[in-house]
Amino acid sequence: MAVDLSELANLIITGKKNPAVELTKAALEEGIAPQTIINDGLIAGMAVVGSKFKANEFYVPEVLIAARAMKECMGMLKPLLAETGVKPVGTVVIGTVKGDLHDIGKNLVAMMLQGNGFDVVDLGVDVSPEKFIEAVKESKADAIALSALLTTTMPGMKSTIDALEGAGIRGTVKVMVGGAPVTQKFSDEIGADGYAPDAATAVDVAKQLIGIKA
Ligand code: B1M
Repeated sequence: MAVDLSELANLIITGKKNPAVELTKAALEEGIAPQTIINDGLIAGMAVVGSKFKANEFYVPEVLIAARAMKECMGMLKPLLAETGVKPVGTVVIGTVKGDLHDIGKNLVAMMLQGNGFDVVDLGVDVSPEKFIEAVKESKADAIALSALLTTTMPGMKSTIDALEGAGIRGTVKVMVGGAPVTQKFSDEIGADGYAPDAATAVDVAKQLIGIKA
């Protein structure tokens, strides 16, 4: 029976991990290209999850469950993509800034970006400007996504931008910021390129910053 990738998208939306993995396997066995499975199954599903999250129809638990299903399927497909030389839509280095250990929101942003075709280098929490710079250079990232949940760690975003400037690579990478206490005004003040109030918007902002149609 032919695999219907809209069914896979629905399994992602509803966070049914094991059936989603089985259907991904079946799609591969049927000879469907990994990129097609990602685009028409995983990304299509995560796009709906993002819209529902923005519209307050989905909350954090639903997004986490969907992202977990997506991640599992992506784990199977990613090595195959590398074999066929398919390029991601862009590379984003993400991390929670120095001194800050909150990572739930940052993980959501990372998973939404991944679910939308980005290669994501997740540096975790308590990330120093130096670590961001090293990762940007190594991965040739298109963008950096900085997360902060504490008012006391928000200045770490500005320090990271200053450090990028100091290292002479500010012009090569877009900087986007987010996290509960972060605002558009703060983003403008520190010279970031973009601000996203939530994980779904972070995908739109990343696409916009690196020139991909949202
Ligand atoms: Co902390 N904590 N915490 N905490 N904690 C807050 C943030 C706080 C508001 C609670 C409060 O007092 N009401 C407060 C900050 C006050 C302030 O600075 N104004 C606070 C404090 C004070 C602290 C400690 C200092 C407490 C203490 O030890 N005395 C301490 C600090 C530790 C440290 O970081 N050095 C601390 C510790 C912790 C825990 C470890 C216990 C735990 C973190 C566990 C973890 O992350 N693994 C924790 C938690 C869970 C919270 C609350 C309750 C929830 C945060 C959360 O995960 N929200 C939080 C109170 C609250 O927010 N209601 C609080 C859910 C998450 C999905 O939302 O992270 O906002 P959020 O992410 C959103 C958006 O902001 C956005 O997208 C996400 C999804 O839509 N986003 C981005 C996030 N990052 C982005 C990056 C982007 C774009 C969008 O890049 C472009």
